[in-house]
Amino acid sequence: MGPVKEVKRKKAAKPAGEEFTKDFLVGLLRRMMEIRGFEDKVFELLARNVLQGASHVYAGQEAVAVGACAAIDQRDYITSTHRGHGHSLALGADLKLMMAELCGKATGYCKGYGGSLHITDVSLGILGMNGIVGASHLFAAGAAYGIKVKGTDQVAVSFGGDGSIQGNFFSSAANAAAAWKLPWIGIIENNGYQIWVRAADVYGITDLAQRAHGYGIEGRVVDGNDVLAVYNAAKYAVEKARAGNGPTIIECKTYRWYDHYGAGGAKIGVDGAFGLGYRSDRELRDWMAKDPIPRFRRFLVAEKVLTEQRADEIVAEVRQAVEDAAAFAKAQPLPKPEDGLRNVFAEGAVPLHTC
Ligand SMILES: Cc1ncc(C[n+]2csc(CCOP(=O)(O)OP(=O)(O)O)c2C)c(N)n1
Repeated sequence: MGPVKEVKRKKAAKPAGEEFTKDFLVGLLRRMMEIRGFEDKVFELLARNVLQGASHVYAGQEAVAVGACAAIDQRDYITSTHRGHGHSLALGADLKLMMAELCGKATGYCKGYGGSLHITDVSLGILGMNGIVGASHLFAAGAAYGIKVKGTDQVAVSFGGDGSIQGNFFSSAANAAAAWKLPWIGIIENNGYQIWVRAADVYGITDLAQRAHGYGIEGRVVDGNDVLAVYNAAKYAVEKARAGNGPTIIECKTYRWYDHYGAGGAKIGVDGAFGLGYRSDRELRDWMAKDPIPRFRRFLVAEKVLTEQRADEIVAEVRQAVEDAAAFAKAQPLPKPEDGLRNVFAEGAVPLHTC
């Protein structure tokens, strides 16, 4: 891992001391807006059948990715899930390369071979989205083990849904991280559903972070629609891990606005997917009223960090950047059939990287 990590991450400035700087706070808002704008576009392209394959839209959960990723540094790692566009963008992934990959274009992040579920940019510390539920936790615990062996003060953060803690991947990750005091932070994004199954119907506990205790890990619960609450919890866990004090599991309570994947129940230009058989419109409306983006915008305006006019300008800038990314992706070439097996298998000698 070490040798390939040439950092080019575009990040919001870090807060100085105890104070949050204006740039840091506005950076959080911009990042959330960027993710929402990107996901709105993805939804539109799905609904128009321009995008092929599955895309699991992240809208509604932006505060989790942005808050957690703002707490880590350029030297750290994240692993992500099938619903991972937001995690990659929160860490500074390129909108154009993301959109090109989703459109299956040869210049996308995975040269068009991976699509939505496999965005990876190791130079940013993104060790990959993946479609195997729960595996993100194990990958990050593996990276954390590598960090421990190297003896650096990096951390590895995994994102996973409420469904991601059901199986052996999470269990193995948590058990090893606790036993070996690994610098691992497991983020559980509890958006209430695993496809169409309500978390409340398949768990005997309300706070999934309670599971942490059985492994000997500290578990915390935060409002996942409050970007600063997520940031503060993640920052605490990061500092603890860097100091050699082991893992933390953070459950972020949030909600996904669209169907599990695709555009079911939603209309272009209307936020959220209504009329789905497994959840009520009322429930969706209640959560949309807690939208993390206007909520944080209102807070920044009230605190005089930002004017309404500047906030509107950021909305327009982000919208333009997303439109540019979509136009870029549209203009890019498809991979050539004769290149089908290139970039799939390692060619020549495989370099051995020491941990
Ligand atoms: C190991 C494994 N089992 C089952 C699936 C099928 N599957 C895909 S997404 C999903 C639900 C995931 O729910 P959750 O982890 O809560 O994430 P969310 O989709 O809510 O973000 C399942 C069961 C899978 N991809 N991998």
